[in-house]
Amino acid sequence: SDGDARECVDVLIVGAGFAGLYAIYRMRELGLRVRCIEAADGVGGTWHWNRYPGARCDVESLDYSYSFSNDLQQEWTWSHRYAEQPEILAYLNHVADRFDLRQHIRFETRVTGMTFDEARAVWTVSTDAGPSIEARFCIMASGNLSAPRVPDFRGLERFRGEWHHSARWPREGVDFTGKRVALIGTGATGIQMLPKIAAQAGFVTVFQRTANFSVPAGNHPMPKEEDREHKARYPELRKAARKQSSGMSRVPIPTMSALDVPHEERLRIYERLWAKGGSNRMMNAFNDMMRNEEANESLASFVREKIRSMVKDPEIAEILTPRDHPIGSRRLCVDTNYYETFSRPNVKLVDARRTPIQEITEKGVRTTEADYEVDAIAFATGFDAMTGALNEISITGRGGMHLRDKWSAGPSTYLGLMVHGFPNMFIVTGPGSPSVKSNMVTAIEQHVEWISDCLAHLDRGGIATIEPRLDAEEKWVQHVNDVANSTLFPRANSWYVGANIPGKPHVFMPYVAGLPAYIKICEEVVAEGYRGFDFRKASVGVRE
Ligand code: NA7
Repeated sequence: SDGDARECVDVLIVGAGFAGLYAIYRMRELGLRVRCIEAADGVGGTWHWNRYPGARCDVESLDYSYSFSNDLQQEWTWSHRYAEQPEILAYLNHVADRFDLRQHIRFETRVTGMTFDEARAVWTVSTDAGPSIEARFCIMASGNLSAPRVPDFRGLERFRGEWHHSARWPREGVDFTGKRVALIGTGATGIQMLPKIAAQAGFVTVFQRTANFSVPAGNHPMPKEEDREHKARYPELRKAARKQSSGMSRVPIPTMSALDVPHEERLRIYERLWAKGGSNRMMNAFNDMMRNEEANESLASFVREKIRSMVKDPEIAEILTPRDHPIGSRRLCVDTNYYETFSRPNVKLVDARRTPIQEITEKGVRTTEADYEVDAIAFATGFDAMTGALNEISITGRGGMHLRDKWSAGPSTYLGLMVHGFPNMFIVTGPGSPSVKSNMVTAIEQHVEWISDCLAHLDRGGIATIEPRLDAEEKWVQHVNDVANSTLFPRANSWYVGANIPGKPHVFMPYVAGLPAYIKICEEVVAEGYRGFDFRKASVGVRE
């Protein structure tokens, strides 16, 4: 439709968050022409959109940052152990400016469709604004927790108050002073939000469907010495991070089973970790936390006991106590005063498992048991995780195959990076990658580096297309499942399996063998001449 104005690039990148920004940087280093398309009016991805009260990273700042530039890591100083959203967003803006990345980004533009032309080996990418773009390669850096989801409650359109989803929070914030607020959802987001909203609002009613485990963040201002010491040891620490299942540098690698340690000693260890704060240390206390039920239960019961001790009302404590899944099988949440907040006089907990939300009325939330009149609703109801953002784009691969159709029974990828039938399309932190089970930034850097090495390899060999073979993909999906099934992860209904979206196929999506195991496989694949991938040389007369 817009033929003449078409832009031609080597690499089209979707999204300008942590992954997209680094992808721009790396692909440009290769001398490739790069275009990045971003829906928002600024960089930051997750950290652009998630402006809700209390939004904070649950990975320590010193690890949740890029390692690719020593100058960058030396010049940036984090104010806290865990950075708040505005600080991470400021960091990403700094990165965009410092490396002059903005010139490659088209903002306020959404990719709507992508079609692969097999004869010419190019992707045509259409957007909701401006001409389409032709690219030899596409890098989907569109995020795996980026398609927000408001449950389709009957009657929401009738609600007279205001409502917001956590990941579409207004830039100017929301003033809840004196207001009655319904908070729906108690995952990582709701747990961060509640203490902040309760401190401001007149009254908060929290609707909890599934009780989650949460441990204290133990956040504090960054001690000067820690910052100094970290900067002196960055190269070593970054290397250490990639050797960690969690992708974090300073979580000791556990060598012992929880069952090797007497009960009293185990409790002392848990107490120490509880006092230190953070979820990853907790889950890495022993090496069999996610493999052995008894080991897992030793920690779960410790945390349940803590919940009982922090919540004054035993009935409320009971509702808040998770009993239906192993600890860590849903993302272990990290909080600041979450449980304590339920003892405030202006906070009420509704058990939305026992009395589910039926509809939203003009005045508020109706459960099977009661009406709750509110002035505002905060939805902390999560995302169409892992596949949502990709499935929002109409992606047509070889032979007219649609990604959505291919994935109708659940996503399949090879290494989480590529999909059979969709040549030259790379995914960063896709289903089948270890990203959500490790420090996202460490995983992102590894993925982007793998992709850039791959593109360099293709160009050196005059190769036009790369595509995983179907058997390699099937084997990978099987492997991802086998690994998951050897752990306690599949014991929970969570966004890891798509359980939070009605009708979404239940498939375990993250690769939970840990980052080092994944990196090793990626390296072997390359060493064996890109095992499992098919290459096609450019045919004569085709561009480049
Ligand atoms: P999550 O972890 O998916 O949490 C969403 C919450 O919303 C969770 O408590 C859900 O209950 C709840 N929810 C969803 N639909 C409903 C309905 N219909 N009724 C009641 N409650 C509902 O999203 P977050 O944003 O907290 O965190 C996502 C990830 O981002 C997090 O893991 C970090 O990695 C960062 P459910 O548990 O499904 O019963």
